[in-house]
Amino acid sequence: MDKVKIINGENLPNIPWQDKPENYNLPVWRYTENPIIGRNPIEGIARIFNSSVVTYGGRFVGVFRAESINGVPFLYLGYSDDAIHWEFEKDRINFVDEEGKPFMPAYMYDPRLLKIEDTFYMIWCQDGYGATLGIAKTTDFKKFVRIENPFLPFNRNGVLFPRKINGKYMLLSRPSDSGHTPFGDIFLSESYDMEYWGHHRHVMGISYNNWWEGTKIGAGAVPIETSEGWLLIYHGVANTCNGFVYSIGGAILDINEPSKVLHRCSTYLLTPEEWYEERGFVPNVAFPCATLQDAETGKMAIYYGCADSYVGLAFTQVDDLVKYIIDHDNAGPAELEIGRR
Ligand code: BMA
Repeated sequence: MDKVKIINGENLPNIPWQDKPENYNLPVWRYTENPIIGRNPIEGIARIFNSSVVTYGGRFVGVFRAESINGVPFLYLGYSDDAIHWEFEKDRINFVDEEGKPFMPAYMYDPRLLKIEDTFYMIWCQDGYGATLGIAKTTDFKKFVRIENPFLPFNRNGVLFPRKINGKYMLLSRPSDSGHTPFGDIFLSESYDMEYWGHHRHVMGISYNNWWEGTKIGAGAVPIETSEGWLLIYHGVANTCNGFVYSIGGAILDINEPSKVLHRCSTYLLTPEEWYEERGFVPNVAFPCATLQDAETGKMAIYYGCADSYVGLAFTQVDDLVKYIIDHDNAGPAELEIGRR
């Protein structure tokens, strides 16, 4: 196989990349100074976790899930020069509707942030008479305009693709329930205008072979366009007598028909093992929401929420990661289906 290339990627030499530790046998390894965001990071905020970052104006900007000291989550902006040390804004992001009037959800969590053409979009989970997805756009990180919620309740884990495919925006999501959802597959929906979503397709279901993802799965980071297909970092959940365990997984989706899963890795890429992943508000959670990648070297950083309490960073190399996923592929005929019944 030729060297796997990142398509349309940026160069990010400013991140203090770390090499893989010796004798480490998974393709994703942790940053040695994890967690990068600890408890009580700013006044009035108890915990920052499941969060998303992009490059903007020569720096990094992030949208952070911040749990207030009354337990309610909202989104906060942060800025960084190295993608590791973050300065947060004091106040939560305030949203307006398309007429410019204040339009705040009752709560907001698990944001994913990305740029499509000249606009930044963020998508999160919120109340829409039941948990569902919300979307907003910005061009300057000052004014955030909400657009129509894409789906009815109950839905979570919305992740947009970074470009239109066949002329349409593409959105991954995970239909769910009103509680902690003991099931869940990843679906794909399409839209010409970011408002009306349809052509729903099944992408991936839970795995009966891989027990780490035997209960539910959900898209994690914005898919990365590579020469082998869309690289999707997602979460997979196992159920145990002591509750759910969230691990990080990887799959490769077809470049033109991303509801087809070309390769699905049978092993997790990272599972809770460190104190900050195993111990916290919700133990045993590694919940990826974003990646940054250096197209020239193929170095990648994965941002993941740890135990609903901290932000962790893990590194990988796109070529090794894609090869690992292909070498450990156990995608079956169901994965390759277009996902329409
Ligand atoms: C999911 C989401 C995530 C959270 C995870 C573990 O359902 O709510 O925000 O990290 O549960 O608690």
